[in-house]
Amino acid sequence: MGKKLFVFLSLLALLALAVAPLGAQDRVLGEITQRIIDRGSLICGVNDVLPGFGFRNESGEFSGFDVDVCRAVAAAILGDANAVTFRPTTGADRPTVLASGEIDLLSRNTTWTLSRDVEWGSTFAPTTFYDGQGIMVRTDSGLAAIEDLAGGTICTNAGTTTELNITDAMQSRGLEFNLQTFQEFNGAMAAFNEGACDAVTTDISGLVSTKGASADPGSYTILEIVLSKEPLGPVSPQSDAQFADIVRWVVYGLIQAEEFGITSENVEEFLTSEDPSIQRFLGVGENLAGDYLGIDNDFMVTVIQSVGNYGEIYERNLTTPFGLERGVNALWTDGGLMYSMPFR
Ligand SMILES: N[C@@H](CCC(=O)N[C@@H](CS)C(=O)NCC(=O)O)C(=O)O
Repeated sequence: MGKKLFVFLSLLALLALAVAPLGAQDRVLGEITQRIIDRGSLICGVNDVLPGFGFRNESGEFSGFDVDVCRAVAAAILGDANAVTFRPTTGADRPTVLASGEIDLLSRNTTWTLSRDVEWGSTFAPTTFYDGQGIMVRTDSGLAAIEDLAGGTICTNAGTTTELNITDAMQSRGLEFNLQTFQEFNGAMAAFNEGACDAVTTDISGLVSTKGASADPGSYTILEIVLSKEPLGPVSPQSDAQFADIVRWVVYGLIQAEEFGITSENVEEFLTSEDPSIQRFLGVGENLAGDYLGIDNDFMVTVIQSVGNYGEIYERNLTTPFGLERGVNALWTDGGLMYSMPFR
């Protein structure tokens, strides 16, 4: 063989290697993914006092929408939705806990904002719950609109978008008010119940949960106002793009499963589907999602079997206990914002 031909063929072989898709076994796992595998569990920062989203009961068991997202990620990486260590976090300590590496993932009703994206050194996964900020008053106070709170005291928890948004909302209307912040939202509620605050403000989901879980829901009224956009979702450290990819595609996978009509009840039936997009999604065939992410190709089967699809998670944690409608969190095909990017 001529030298030139040899060099040409060698270059061609190298090029073929460079563009050949990597199998899962060849993927270089990110530092966080690797430490989750070595430890055999995912450490997930959650809320422990917000029923429906993140709550710890008297037996120490965690439940909620955000908690199920942690379980889904553990199921995808470790094949076990119970391989999660939950670390309760507050609104104020969550950036430090995430940045220090004490947790692998934060899944705690956290709003995606520009400054957090940059200053927390974090990567936001796709939004799992589109929310907005609301105001709650005591029904017997007769307060009916934000203007009625002029000169009053409004309470919330520290380290939140909430305290910033209420300040903007009052300032832009030329309304003076006194803002009181507490370490935990329950502290704000206690002060509110004692009459030290005229209103409390936070994500509407949080108000619905707090009102619904209270002894006398009728004694609270949520005002007909939405002060802000609060897109809530999981957050991982920016240092590990590979782990962030896994989290991102697990969230999309939950939505995609609902788009396909795949549930925890019927996922096995879909394993024999002739539809190539369903085959790819469930890890049957070639060019599979797991190969790209460095995890098992049937990871979505495990996830769906363990926690269900997006709609099932929503229904179980939010609609059944609190009557929260899907609203803008419906699938895009039903007029909502939930839309998975393509699994291909
Ligand atoms: N989504 C907002 C607010 C998050 C927040 O802290 N919400 C309150 C009220 S729903 C909460 O989680 N309370 C529980 C606690 O204080 O531990 C943010 O990301 O800043």
